Amino acid sequence: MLRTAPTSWTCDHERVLRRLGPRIAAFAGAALLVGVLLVLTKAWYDSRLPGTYSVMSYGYADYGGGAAAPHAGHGGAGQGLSVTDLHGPKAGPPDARFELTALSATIRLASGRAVEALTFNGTSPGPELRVTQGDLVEVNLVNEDIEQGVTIHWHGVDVPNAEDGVAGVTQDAVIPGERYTYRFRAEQVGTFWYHTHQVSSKEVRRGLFGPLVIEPRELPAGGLDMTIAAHTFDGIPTLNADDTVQRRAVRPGTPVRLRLIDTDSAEQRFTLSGAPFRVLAIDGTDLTEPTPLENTALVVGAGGRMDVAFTMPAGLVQLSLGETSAGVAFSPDGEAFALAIVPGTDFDPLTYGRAATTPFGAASEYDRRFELTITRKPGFFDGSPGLQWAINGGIYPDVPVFVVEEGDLVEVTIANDTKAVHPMHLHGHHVLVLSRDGKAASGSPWWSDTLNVQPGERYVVAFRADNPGIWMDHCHNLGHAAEGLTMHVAYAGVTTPFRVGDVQHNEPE
Ligand SMILES: [Cu+2]
Repeated sequence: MLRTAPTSWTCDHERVLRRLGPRIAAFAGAALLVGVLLVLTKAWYDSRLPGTYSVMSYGYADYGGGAAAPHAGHGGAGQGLSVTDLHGPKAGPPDARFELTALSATIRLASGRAVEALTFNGTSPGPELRVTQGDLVEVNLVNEDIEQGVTIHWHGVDVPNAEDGVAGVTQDAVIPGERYTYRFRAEQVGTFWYHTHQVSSKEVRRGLFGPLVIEPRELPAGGLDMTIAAHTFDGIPTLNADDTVQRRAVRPGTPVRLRLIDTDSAEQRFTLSGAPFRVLAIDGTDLTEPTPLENTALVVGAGGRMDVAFTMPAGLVQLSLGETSAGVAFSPDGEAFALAIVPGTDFDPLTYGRAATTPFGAASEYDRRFELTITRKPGFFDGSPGLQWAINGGIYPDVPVFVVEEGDLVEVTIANDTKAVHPMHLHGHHVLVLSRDGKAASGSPWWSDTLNVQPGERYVVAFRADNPGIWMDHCHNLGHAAEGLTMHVAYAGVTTPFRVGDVQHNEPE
């Protein structure tokens, strides 16, 4: 018995195994599949954004790796503040007052093509707002019939946080029949624009934007000063909603300033032929000693601006929008125009103009250092599977909130490890470009609010945390932002009573 039992057992064992083997394998396979499905289901489940949530409750706090982080600082001036406390001047008569009514309207391009647009005051671009530096500006927004609601963000103007116009962060979206008043002092000088920051990936694309120019107190006399907004309506590229070559009569010798604004979600390549020109300003900030350029294309990133100037010659000067049919021809008789010329080189601000001192000192003075690395990876975004944008490895809302304190000098390294361009827009601040791909900026100080980061590029930028609040920091390819390429810079202790989601219909992207 004792001798035979193991044999018999072995035989049984082998027989049983032979019979069960495939079943065990099948069972193990099924278990693995169920396990994978459970993991995927959990990833899907966890990725769904709640119906309504506070931006303060998403992501994770990142205090930066700088010398002062995470605990030292400048005293936490933001403690106990709500964004609603951080408003512009409440009292006093405004120096400039505007009413902007958001409504759907049919606009007609110069070619005759009709576009069902969303407009301010019936036009797109909306009315050009021109104010003078130092003005107290008051804008009354009325929503006539924009069902999804509307707000106004003053792109590039570093307004107090409560005036920043971001639905779900600094205010509730203004629904049809409602009004909202913005008040801020125009302290900068330059070219800006305004646009809705509610469902912006759809509403801005359809036309809810307009130019905003802040002029210096001492204006240069004479000359032509023209704002030019590039926008694609229903797939048709336009300049100021004109899809043809506009002709302008300009007397030779006239100083001309063109304020180029890219209101699209893709970068635009402008060319200017017929006269040497200078780039006077980028993103509403003057450059130092800009030199004359020729045969150089101006690439303006989505949301960005460039001011260019030339002296009108005796012949034709033509501004073209890439190789599209939209352009502006300047000539003494207002008649001539030519075909677009595509220069071989692109303008590079990194080395342009004269270097000058900046308010930022030695590297040792930085209080915080952040990394903002953009990648793509498979995963779920709000319940949808696909190749997603990721910030520092996480898919929204698993992204950092950069926490700063008032007074901090902050360094951010922005790396684009994707195949797409990302125009990164920080609200409420301008960043100084320190280097690109390890090459130090050597031209005029280059301040940006919407930095067009090309595939593979790595920028190091710096800003002074001097405007308390909760600020969006997102890609201005608004489709990318709606796909989760968005995050915030928050001052320690500042809170918001507003929520993103379906209760108040707030949806900033
Ligand atoms: Cu992007």
